[in-house]
Amino acid sequence: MKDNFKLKIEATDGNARTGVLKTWRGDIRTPAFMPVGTAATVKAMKPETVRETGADILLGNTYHLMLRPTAERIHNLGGLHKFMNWERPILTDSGGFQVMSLAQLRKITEEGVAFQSHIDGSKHMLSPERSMEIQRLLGSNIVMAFDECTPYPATKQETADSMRLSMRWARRSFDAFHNGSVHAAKNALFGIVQGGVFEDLRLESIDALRDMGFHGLAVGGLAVGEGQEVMFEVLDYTMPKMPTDVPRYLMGVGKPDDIVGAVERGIDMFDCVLPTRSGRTAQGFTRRGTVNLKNARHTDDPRPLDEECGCDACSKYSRAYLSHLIRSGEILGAMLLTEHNLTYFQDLMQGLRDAIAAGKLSDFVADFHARRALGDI
Ligand code: PRF
Ligand code: ZN
Repeated sequence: MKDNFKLKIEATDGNARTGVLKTWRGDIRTPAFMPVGTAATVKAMKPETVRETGADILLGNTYHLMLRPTAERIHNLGGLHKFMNWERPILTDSGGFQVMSLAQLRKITEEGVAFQSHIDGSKHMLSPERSMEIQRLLGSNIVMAFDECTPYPATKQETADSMRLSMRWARRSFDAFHNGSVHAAKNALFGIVQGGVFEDLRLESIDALRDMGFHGLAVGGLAVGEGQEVMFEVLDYTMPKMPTDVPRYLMGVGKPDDIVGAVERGIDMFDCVLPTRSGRTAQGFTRRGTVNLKNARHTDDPRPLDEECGCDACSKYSRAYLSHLIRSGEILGAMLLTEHNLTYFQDLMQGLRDAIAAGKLSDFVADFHARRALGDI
């Protein structure tokens, strides 16, 4: 396993790091942004186009895939990579977060979560053991421990109880993952730090996980409504206590400025639906901030969405055309805007990696904020 999964840090700048996460499915350049491919597709994108935007790894979801088309069916068809025609690394979330936000009639016990499908109301159970089994059937390269994302706000007692349940589930996830299978020998398992906005609980969670032998650690339970200032505060006291020799993943984050601030604090991996979801709701990310293409000012604008972007949407089409497609409800509008937004996020990650490698992260961050402050013109 050691040779199948290794983080090689190539440079550091302050608390930020850049390098390569080596996996048997290919290299992941860090800091990395993982596009979300919930239902075995990055919505509105062919996998080869996702790769062209610069993605080294995708995220898939246990919860959605277990319900439809089912993990067993994907396994029988040769695994998730083959099923969706993406040969590079895939990280799968464990379902703990999605079951709480999407499923109906949920019941949490020590054993796991019993719930009804949001698709057809059918009854299911997710536990650490079942989540590990599903992620193995999918052929996931980075398996996430089964956890509970503590809601926000929550009292300290609620947060402590929830975090300690997640830590017991992390132990069970670890034992179930390491069941002697070929899959476990080649792929990685990440633990998830919980503890809400309470410093002592975050540190207790890291202590519970750090010597268990996870191949990476995620910070969970953030970007759930606490706001950027509080999220950065939590990272400020959490990150210095995290192991440095493994990848550190901030789950479900985020907006470009969240990513920049989290990279400065030492995060190596991100995932978020923002570039893909916004691509379907007419929001475009540019170096001068976000643009709503439904706005009337774009209808006669011959310029590209972002002058500095090399993606197809920007090099071949005008704002006027994108605006027309979106106003007409044309599928190509969502496709082009998604491609642009993913390119923007991957370019941002490349900029961060280059800046860290050159020891110029603070200049990069200052420039990033200065350009956004100019606004779209
Ligand atoms: N746990 C898991 N997945 C997640 C989260 C979490 O806490 C979050 C929190 N932002 C996003 N996705 N398993
Ligand atoms: Zn573009």
